[in-house]
Amino acid sequence: LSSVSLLGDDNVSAKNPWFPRHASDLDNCNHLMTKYEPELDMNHPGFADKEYRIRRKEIAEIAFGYKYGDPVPFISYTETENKTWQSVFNTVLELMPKHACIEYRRVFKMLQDENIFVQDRIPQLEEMSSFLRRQTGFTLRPAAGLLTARDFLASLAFRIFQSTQYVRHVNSPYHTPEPDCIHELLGHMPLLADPSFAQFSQEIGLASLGASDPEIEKLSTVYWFTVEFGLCKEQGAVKAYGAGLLSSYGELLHALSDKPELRPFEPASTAVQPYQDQEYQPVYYVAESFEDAKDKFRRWVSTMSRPFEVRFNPHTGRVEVLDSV
Ligand code: TIH
Ligand code: FE2
Repeated sequence: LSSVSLLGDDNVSAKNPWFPRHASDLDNCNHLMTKYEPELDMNHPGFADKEYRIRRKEIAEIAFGYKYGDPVPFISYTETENKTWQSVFNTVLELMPKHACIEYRRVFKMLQDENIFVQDRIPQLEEMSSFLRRQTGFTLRPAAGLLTARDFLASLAFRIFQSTQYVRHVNSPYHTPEPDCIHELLGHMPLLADPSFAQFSQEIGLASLGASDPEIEKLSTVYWFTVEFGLCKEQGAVKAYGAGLLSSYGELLHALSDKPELRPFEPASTAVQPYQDQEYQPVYYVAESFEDAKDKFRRWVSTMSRPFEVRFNPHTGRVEVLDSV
């Protein structure tokens, strides 16, 4: 570790692969996975619903046209879409006091006080983005659908969350295998406003920049079992903090029943646990606390093979690369 030098942006090689160095570079990080789309998947509840598919296209176009710095475009949600939101919102209200972690409950209350979380209309991503900016510096950009893990994780390095803006089909409000804005808003947003959780999210993002494909796979598995489906301890009880649990009445009850297997969160083993995203999870990982999860994560990340280190400079909004060999 004798010499530490800053590498320039245009010095791209195998040892120094391309990755976004500034939030504006995320305009190039919106590659989609074609999975669970209503157009392609016969089991999707929207497959036979032409109107739904047209609506999905319309909202996807908005994300494709989005550029860094734009406000997130306003969507005028239909009565059906707001009704779907209302069903999910009411189940969260009912289950949250007992099953959601304290950090989630705290921000949820703030969002209600600010009239962003109300039962009869879907919050706009733009108002949520400015709320988050004030809490933790996180902001949102619209995504057309499920992104590749590399692109999705990269945005977290800049405290940017790529969020879908379309709404799940009205016939399956309590569980959907694909992300939708109800999942993003009710699942992810409250915790992105929590300082400790925001830091954890950004660190996963930073660890992903320039990582190899197998390491991206591991990081996205850790993300899956923490940010999406994580459980944590709270005064002797087990609570949910994972977004996929908090936005899905069906899976939240499943996770906290005696059916699944619960294991302690341990990054090295969690990272190689196979998972599927079609049905409820058979295994969940329980963290002692966000702080503990972060410590363990940091220790594990430092064993990764990346031949350089990165750090986010909050003054410039740029990721700096430190060649530390
Ligand atoms: N299953 C979640 C829900 O129904 O709200 C959505 C997703 C979680 C993780 C990926 S998609
Ligand atoms: Fe998610």
